[in-house]
Amino acid sequence: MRQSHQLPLLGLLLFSLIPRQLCEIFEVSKNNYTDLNPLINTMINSKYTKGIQAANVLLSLRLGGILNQCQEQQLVQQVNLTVYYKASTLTSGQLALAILALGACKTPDETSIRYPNLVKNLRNKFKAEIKNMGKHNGNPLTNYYQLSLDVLALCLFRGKFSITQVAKIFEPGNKNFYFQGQFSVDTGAMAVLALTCVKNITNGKKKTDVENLNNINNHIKSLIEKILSQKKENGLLGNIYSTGEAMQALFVSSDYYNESKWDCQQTLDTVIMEIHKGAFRIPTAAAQILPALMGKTYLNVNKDSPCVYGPGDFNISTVEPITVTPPLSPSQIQVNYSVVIIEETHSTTVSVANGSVFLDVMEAAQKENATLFGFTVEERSWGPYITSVQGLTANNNNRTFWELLNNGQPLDQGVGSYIVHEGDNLEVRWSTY
Ligand code: CBY
Repeated sequence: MRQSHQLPLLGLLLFSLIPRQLCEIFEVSKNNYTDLNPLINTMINSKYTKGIQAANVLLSLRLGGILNQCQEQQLVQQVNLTVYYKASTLTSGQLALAILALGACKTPDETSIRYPNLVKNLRNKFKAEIKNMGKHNGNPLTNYYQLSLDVLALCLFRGKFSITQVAKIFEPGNKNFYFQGQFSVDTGAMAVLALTCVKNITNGKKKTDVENLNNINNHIKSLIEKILSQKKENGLLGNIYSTGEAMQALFVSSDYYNESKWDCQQTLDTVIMEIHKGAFRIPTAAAQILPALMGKTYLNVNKDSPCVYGPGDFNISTVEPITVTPPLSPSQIQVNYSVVIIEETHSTTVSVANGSVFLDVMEAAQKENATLFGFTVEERSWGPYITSVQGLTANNNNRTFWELLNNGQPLDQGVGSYIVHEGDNLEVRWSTY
């Protein structure tokens, strides 16, 4: 009699001991690569992976254990070249990414001398970010996504930083977590990964540590709540491009939310659907989604563990990534384009080839009138980024930027990837975030 009463209790106990299987992630087995193939091909085709993009790609493919040694060497070389020849021009987050990528695992021929120098350099760049916040109304040189990458790399590679300072900076109410009043899921997710690393290396022996740990725990909990509040009906967290890193954040913090709050399988199914629709044509986009699909997170970066090599039968030179939709017909389309600076609007209608992207429209308008539609552009990890229009330049110190819109709605793609349609009302608007 007593025993039968205890059975349900025992069952409950056993159930709670089973590790929570959040969702069926891909196993590192060849059969399962089919869904991930478009991502892997986009990344491996080095023709499309330039400069610091290679760091994103290397980190992702190393975490997935997908590369063969030869492919890995090519990417390592590319990252090394960028780091050594462009070190002074790299932003803090770019350097952090390079360190994470180079140190994600250990190759047989590794000499481990180079990391301390890079880590020291990162520490200085991180300091410069904080200094800028002091001088410019709390605005870092870059943004909190990059500061999170900095802390993550410093934490994983034993760089020096102040835990008290980290606990203070990453207070979830800080304006740097928001763009135009909206919580940035990408930023929040990266901060959760950084804070989790810091939490894991802090032992609560000193009194200040206990206090810091308490604050960090509260920050993680609050950031996770904010990420989950951005969950869409189809399971995406924020938008398709923030979902991968948000998944990583949710993987490492399952103690901070109730299982019923996130249907991981639904998120995964939507992402797989989007892969096949070609949403991840940019190497950085592919690189940021892949680890989560393989159940990995940036906290799996481990400079002491040997690199794992996959079958590596993806062909670097011959496998093309899905091309940016070629014009289906040679026909021209008409789109409206405006430059908006506060109350002043300058509009035009331009004719571009079917299949053109936003940047093509801007170039056509510039050709027509360089004074009104002249602009400058810079290559970033997600492709071209508009830095100035009519000579007016975006500036992080006062949170200004050139916002892209269509029919009054902000776009979730950059000028190099948004494909325009007949009758679009495109706009670049001088805005603050
Ligand atoms: N990466 C970074 O430093 C960028 C961090 C990031 C949060 C990033 C998104 C997320 C990510 N995963 O990398 C980010 N964007 C930031 C910080 C910013 C700001 C840049 C200035 C600063 N303080 O550093 C700012 C100005 C708010 C911004 N992004 C603007 C824009 C628009 C760019 C327009 C232009 N002038 O060219 C745009 C197009 C939004 C708009 N409608 O105007 C935009 N961003 C987009 C769409 C995106 C997504 C890109 C998706 C895509 N397919 O191209 C993004 C992934 C990203 C890059 N931005 Co911002 C966010 C998303 O949609 N999930 C670290 C470094 C080492 O690589």
